[in-house]
Amino acid sequence: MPVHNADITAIFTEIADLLEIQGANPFRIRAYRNAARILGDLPQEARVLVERGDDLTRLPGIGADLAAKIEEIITGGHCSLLDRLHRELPPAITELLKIPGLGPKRVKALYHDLDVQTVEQLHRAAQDGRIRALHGFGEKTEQNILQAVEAHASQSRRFKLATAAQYAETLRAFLQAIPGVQQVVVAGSFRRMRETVGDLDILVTAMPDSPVMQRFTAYDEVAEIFSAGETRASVLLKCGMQVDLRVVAQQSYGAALHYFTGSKAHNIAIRRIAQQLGLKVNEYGVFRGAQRIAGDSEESVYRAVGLPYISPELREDRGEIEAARGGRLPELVKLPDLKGDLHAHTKASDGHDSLRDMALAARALGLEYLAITDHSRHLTIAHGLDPLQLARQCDEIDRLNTQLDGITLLKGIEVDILEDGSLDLPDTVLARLDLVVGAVHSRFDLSRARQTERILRAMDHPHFTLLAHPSGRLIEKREPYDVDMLRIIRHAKQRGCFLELNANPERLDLLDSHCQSAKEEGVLVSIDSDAHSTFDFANLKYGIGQARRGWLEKSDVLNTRSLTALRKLIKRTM
Ligand code: DGT
Ligand code: CA
Ligand code: CA
Repeated sequence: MPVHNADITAIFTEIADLLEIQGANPFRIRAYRNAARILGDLPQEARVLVERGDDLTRLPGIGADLAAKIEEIITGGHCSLLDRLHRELPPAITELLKIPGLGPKRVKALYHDLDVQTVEQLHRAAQDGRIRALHGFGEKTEQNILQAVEAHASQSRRFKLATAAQYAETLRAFLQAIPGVQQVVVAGSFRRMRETVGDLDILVTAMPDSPVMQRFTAYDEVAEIFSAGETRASVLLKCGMQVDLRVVAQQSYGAALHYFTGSKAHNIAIRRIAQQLGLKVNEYGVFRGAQRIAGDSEESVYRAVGLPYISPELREDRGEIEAARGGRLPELVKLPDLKGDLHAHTKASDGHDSLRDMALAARALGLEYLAITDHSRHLTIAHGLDPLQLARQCDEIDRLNTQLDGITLLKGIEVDILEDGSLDLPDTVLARLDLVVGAVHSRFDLSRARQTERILRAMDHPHFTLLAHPSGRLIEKREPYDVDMLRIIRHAKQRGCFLELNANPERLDLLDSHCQSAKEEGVLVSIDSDAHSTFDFANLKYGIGQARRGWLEKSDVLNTRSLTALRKLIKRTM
């Protein structure tokens, strides 16, 4: 069974949680949390590194002990420390951690002081009013716990796109290798590049005698089979993700792909158009009466209803059908259109690699330029740079630029936008840089008016170039802060600055609807990796997916420009 980074992250997180519940040494707990985060951020599979014989201790924060555990998990599929912790603690205690609002600290108190070991016992303790008496809880917390426990039962889980991709890619390769299998496509929200996916919908075309169904349900990672027939099956993977598989004949490929890509709202709108034309569309084809007139390709389905091909990322019934009818579909930006990246870190702040290694990795991807934007001093947890350290980095960039061919490093900073809208470094320091990326990293709780004002004031600054991760949200973890994004976009237009679309799969920020607003207001968007290691450039593809969902074309994106054109655009004269 192939082990994915997400599996290792889950194991290390659970170890850290269980150690904390046991009251272990905080440093030990933190080491596992750090390792979980590092594995989670690694776009390359640790399994591949191990198979290649790479030294895992080269990864930051991974010492010999953690490296050995990673190898143990990859080769054996489990971790003996976690097995031991499971034996030492009540088996259902991890379930308690899944209740929103309950971290390891609270679970520890509930377990040690009230002997709460299961969700059921937690529910009863809350109903009986026994929780409020615990140190640090109170009546309000008890009420919240009660509500959360009740909501927990009815909740379904979604996966971040990049996490889903790890499972989807392995499963796709497994299916592709089965005899008689022709095409394998992951459809549904995954193909539409949604930020999160609820389940995987996989479409397979195969020869009639192919054993694809038997093999699929016998796949190592299957935990439970919900249903399995001749042409469709539905299973639950061990990671908790559901997979729906459909096998169709080659001639229905296009119609089935269209149907299972969705969205449901888009499909319904297409069927309505078909009806007006006296046609019927389903997953087998497009029909006039009993006669099948299209369906072997998606293009043929659209053609039959009088429309040009519509890209999956647009299929949300958010105006794409009207645009298609009017010949106004955007020509969406593509990964090879990117000529540079304007947001990346090195080990000078919280990145893992050197300037030179980052430059070489960007060049290997075919990029023409890379802006180095380490954190500024206010962000102490990320070892932000002070003016002297930044000056030294600038000197080093100048030196490297004379040495390296085929890539130009730009001098930048990811400067904190302080609470009053001022920037975290003095003007004289910022003046030497090619660009200034401004970011909010604190006080997410300001009122809408004050948060908006804070960002507008930052943009007024003569050296401000680009607003990093404009909404501040972390997918499924932190809501966007409350701002008037349209005002920010209009102000950017007025001041000649730009918005970032941060491609980190945890962020995907600018949001798709705000991409559309930026485009309408004529503000260019920069699709940036926010790379913290050479591996992270691989995340640019998720940024492209999000940009496409936001209807962006090559001309709407700042870093599709050549270096010469870019330099003119980012030069602030005010
Ligand atoms: P998800 O899984 O929640 O992230 O979102 P989807 O879009 O993948 O939704 P899912 O898995 O329920 O269904 C996959 C596709 O199948 C969906 O995008 C469109 C198609 N589909 C599902 N149910 C219906 C339906 O009732 N009518 C139509 N026209 N299409 C449907
Ligand atoms: Ca789905
Ligand atoms: Ca589904």
